Amino acid sequence: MSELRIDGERLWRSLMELARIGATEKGGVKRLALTDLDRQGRDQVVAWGRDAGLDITVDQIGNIFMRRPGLDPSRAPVVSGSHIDTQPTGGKFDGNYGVLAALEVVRTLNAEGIETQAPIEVAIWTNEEGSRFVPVMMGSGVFCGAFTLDHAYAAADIDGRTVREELQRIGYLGSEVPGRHPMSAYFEAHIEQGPVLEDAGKVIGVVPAVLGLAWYDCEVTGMEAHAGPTPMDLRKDALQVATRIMQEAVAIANRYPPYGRGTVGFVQAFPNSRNVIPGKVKFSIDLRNVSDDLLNRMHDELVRYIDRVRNESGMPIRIERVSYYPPCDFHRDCVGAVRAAADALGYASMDVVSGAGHDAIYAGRVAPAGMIFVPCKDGISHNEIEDARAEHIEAGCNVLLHAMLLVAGT
Ligand code: HGY
Ligand code: MN
Ligand code: MN
Repeated sequence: MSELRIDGERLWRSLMELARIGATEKGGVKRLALTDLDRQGRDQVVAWGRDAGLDITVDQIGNIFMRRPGLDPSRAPVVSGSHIDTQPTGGKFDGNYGVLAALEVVRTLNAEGIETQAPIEVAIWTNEEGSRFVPVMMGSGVFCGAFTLDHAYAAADIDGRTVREELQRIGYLGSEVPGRHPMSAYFEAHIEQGPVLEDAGKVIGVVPAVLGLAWYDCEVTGMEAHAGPTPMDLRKDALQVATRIMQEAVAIANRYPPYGRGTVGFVQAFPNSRNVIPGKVKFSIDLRNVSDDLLNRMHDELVRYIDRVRNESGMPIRIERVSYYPPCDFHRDCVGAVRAAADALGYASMDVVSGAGHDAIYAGRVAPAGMIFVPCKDGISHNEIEDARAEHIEAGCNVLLHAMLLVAGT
């Protein structure tokens, strides 16, 4: 069994083929959650799963589970997967790699005629990115009970389309009750999306933990007025106040090195006309850190600063936390299985704390979970130039195969 290896070329071909669905001119992928392109991507991966003899289940939030039977059907499956929804300027590998690496494990077991004791499953989680619909990691979050199905169903995109309507429209509003789906362990292969592995010259990242995350919606209300006649001291310029808060979000993160993170990625100014003083600004704030205590201190500093700006400006400022999960450790048995597999395969590895959120966080709330990182070029992700080396993609999938076999048994 130790000589068993996946077919790296087959995996790479599938990655490039799936990347054609939503391909952008710059070589990235734009496949937003629950769009027609997401449906096409789902249909493609499900078709590959059926070709591999897998049984398909879809739950009520659109999570897809593709099962390969085991010799002992009484055992809960060992599951591996990720997401195929992307950022607007996404890449070929974020999420897609984890889903197709799991499929490649199945294809390898089929090709070698290997039966596992526990069933093996490939999972595709709905709306991991949280770009079109908030909260982030939506499908896995409903699955583990982090938030309710109704809360997720009601989430609407910028055009007012809801998750429920879009799931129905693309044909992936399944029947299984989310979470009523046993897992004995969960593994997720993913590009690191940062520079640590590449800088250290390592092939495999063993992921012990993930940073905690807090997402906020912030809204500043001023008053539209003419950019010409309105004297500077009489203005209620919502954008000027909003930019102070945006700057402070980043300043707070810089006061909490090395893991403090602060990002403002989404901004809407109304009416967004060059000669109208903005009357309303809506924007997002993304804070992260390695301990809940530090994340809470960053939260408190942000709220205090907004109180101060609200008093100084006299403008209504609304802030709402719309996504949150605390920092978490992955299960020692899964982390150990990944490390043992990397060592047995002779890959240079190191521990890497994940700055990015992953479905494995929520899967880890209902079963032991672990992750496998591989380097990405220049540590760049959430960018159309995202890239990875075929040999690293193959290595990560070999580690996934052997970590899963360690747990599933043969
Ligand atoms: O935001 C994240 O960390 C993930 O990419 N959804
Ligand atoms: Mn991802
Ligand atoms: Mn992502």
